[in-house]
Amino acid sequence: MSKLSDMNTPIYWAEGHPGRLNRESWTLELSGACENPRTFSWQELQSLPLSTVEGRLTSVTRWSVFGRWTGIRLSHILKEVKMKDSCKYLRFWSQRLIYDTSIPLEIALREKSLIAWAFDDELLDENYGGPLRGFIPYLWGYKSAKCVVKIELMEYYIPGYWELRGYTDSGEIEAGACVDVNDDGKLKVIAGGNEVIDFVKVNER
Ligand SMILES: Nc1nc2c(c(=O)[nH]1)N[C@H]1C(S)=C(S)[C@@H](COP(=O)(O)O)O[C@H]1N2
Ligand SMILES: [Mo]
Repeated sequence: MSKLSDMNTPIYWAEGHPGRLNRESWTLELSGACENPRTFSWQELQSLPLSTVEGRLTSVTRWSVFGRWTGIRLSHILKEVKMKDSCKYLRFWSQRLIYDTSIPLEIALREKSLIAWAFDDELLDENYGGPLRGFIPYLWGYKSAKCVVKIELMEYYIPGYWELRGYTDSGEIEAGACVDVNDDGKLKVIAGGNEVIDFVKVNER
């Protein structure tokens, strides 16, 4: 059990549930447009400076969950591999290489964009994308790939799993009705855009 499951946060697996995964032997490959492509072990990632950010994961299917996400800033890991100027997008690959999604570099470099392993101080389990997942609070949840094994530094954009099936390439959040997972699933209204989004204050009467 975890806070995410206690709140009944929905669990999505386009490619099917991955089953039990081994955190200790997990690796994350960074490759593509960089001077020092390399594979980080779980232990090496733990030794990098970690960040905790507050933010929400918001699904295009209209629910949103807020909390403290801990991991490594993408901006930091890109420095570790010496990103080339030609890098324009990051392409995230989930285990088994069925699910992928890409985001523009500009959004990856923002302070709340992480490769995350904990929510509210609890390690993420497989249901919620552990050992490692993307956390990109600026865009729809399909841009936050779960169980990430590889990040490719790309010079051009490639539509991913959901983008090929009709969801937008930009992943920009559209304002409208949205379930607040933290507030017992109450239906509220969320702001749109690709900045830090939140529920719109509505005057209660
Ligand atoms: N590997 C993988 N990552 C994924 C998905 C998926 O199906 N497979 N679904 C995405 C979608 S649509 C959303 S809204 C979030 C949901 O995260 P959760 O299942 O942890 O709540 O994960 C995203 N990452
Ligand atoms: Mo989603």
